[in-house]
Amino acid sequence: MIHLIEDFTVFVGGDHSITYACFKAISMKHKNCGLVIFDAHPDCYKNFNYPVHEDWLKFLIEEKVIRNDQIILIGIRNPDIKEIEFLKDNKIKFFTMKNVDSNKEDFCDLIMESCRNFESLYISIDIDVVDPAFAPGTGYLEPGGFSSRELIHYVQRLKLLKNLRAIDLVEVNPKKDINNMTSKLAARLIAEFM
Ligand SMILES: [Mn+2]
Repeated sequence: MIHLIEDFTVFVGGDHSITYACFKAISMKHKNCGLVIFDAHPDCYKNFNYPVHEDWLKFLIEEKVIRNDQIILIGIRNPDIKEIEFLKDNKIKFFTMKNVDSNKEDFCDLIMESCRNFESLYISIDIDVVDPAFAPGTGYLEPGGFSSRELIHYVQRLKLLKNLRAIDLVEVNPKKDINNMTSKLAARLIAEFM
């Protein structure tokens, strides 16, 4: 069955820097927009004067496009120490893979509950949140991520949220892929939201 959601936008990357502009656009249209990010990295490592895939989130925060309490990071497993300090100093909610593992049963419920507090919701999926065994076609391979089945489960739950207004899926690199397995998973994840 095809479930068409009114006023729902899908952005496909490209690298993660696209979320900077895409979230900005969605949050201008929809008030109090939460941002749930599935990513192995916090993307708060500021190196440049313009947003790139390593620091776009820091830019959104520093430019006050988003409040700290509107952000939920899931799947972190190779952060820079400075990034963790930044997240802690700014009281940004983040969950490492270890955190996810420690309360697997309730974790998805916890995220769903937090998401309901936002008037609208944007979900950003960096494919590197998935274990490289399932998604090798990306820039930074970080072992110990979600299985494809686990991430599909999250998507199937999160898409039920009535306030969901946009998603993006980023960082798929077909040149590094093996038998299109990463592209196929990315297509599957997007299709699950429809
Ligand atoms: Mn990222």
